[in-house]
Amino acid sequence: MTQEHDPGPSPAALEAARTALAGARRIVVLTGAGISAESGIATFRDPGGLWDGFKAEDLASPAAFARDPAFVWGWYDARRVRVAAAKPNPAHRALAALERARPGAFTLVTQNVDGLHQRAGSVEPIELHGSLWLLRCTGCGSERRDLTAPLTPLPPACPRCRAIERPGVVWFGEFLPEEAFLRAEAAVEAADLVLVVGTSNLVHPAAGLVVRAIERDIPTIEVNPEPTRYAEGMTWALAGKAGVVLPSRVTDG
Ligand code: BJW
Ligand code: ZN
Repeated sequence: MTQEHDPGPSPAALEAARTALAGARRIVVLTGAGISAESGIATFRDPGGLWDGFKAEDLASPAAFARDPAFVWGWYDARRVRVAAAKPNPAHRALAALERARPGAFTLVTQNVDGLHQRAGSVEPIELHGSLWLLRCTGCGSERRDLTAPLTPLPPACPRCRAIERPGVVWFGEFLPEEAFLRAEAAVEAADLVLVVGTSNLVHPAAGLVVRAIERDIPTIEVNPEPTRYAEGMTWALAGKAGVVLPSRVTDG
């Protein structure tokens, strides 16, 4: 079935999900690349996505950077340029509004590195996979934020020790920032509803948070035009685009 003819989620499922969200006391939202798709930012694994034609390991791994730092750096710098030119979409804004409506009872956990949640008004989402806007020195480990795009065609030199800097993101085989992951885990343990938006749920340990929510048997909602491997286990799998489903139907209760 093509997207154009997709009827989207049933009105009954939307209404039930909306009611559950309105009544939930501690909400956790986990987002992935799909939430930024409607801002024009390609996802990783969809056709035409960032890795179409590349193997993930060729770009997002420490080995790839060691082999060809200029190539990997260039890919990230190009992404910085695209994200800088993009704008948050209605889905990002709907989550920022939900956070404002539920002070202290809402945790946003994102796998995205684009910073669009913050630009939409979300306050310090938990960034599991780092940020495009963070640089980390491969020598002394110091980190700095830089919003310039484009920055440089080659990896910059560390202002402190002159070793080369790398993107401040989490590559395959690397550990997630420990404090961030612990906070995300604790939030899922305390949640009474988990909403999962725009992730294929293929990458661990982030996908483990979704597994844990299902195991806890709390209400779970997926928003994704393509049902994922965990859709069956969700209370409601809403098949639709985040920018359509979230603002108008789910979060406005
Ligand atoms: C829409 C939409 C619209 C489209 N609206 N939706 C357990 C089992 C198996 C493997 C492992 C395991 N534990 C660990 C591993 C290894 C590995 C892993 O998970 N591999 C799997 C691929 C099998 N994990 C790791 O290596 C992690 N580290 C780790 O585990 O450390 C411990 C360790 C150390 C040493 C040895 C062993 C273990 C690190 C993972 C880091 C992931 N990094 C990346 C790159 C970040 C930097 C960058 O951006 O370049 O993170 S990979 C990439 O995938 C990126 C994303 O955050 C992540 C998730 O992708 P996401 O967001 O789900 O995007 P897509 O494209 O996959 O899906 C988009 C979805 O949107 C689709 O479903 C669409 O349908 C949907 N969509 N339009 C709503 N409008
Ligand atoms: Zn340094």
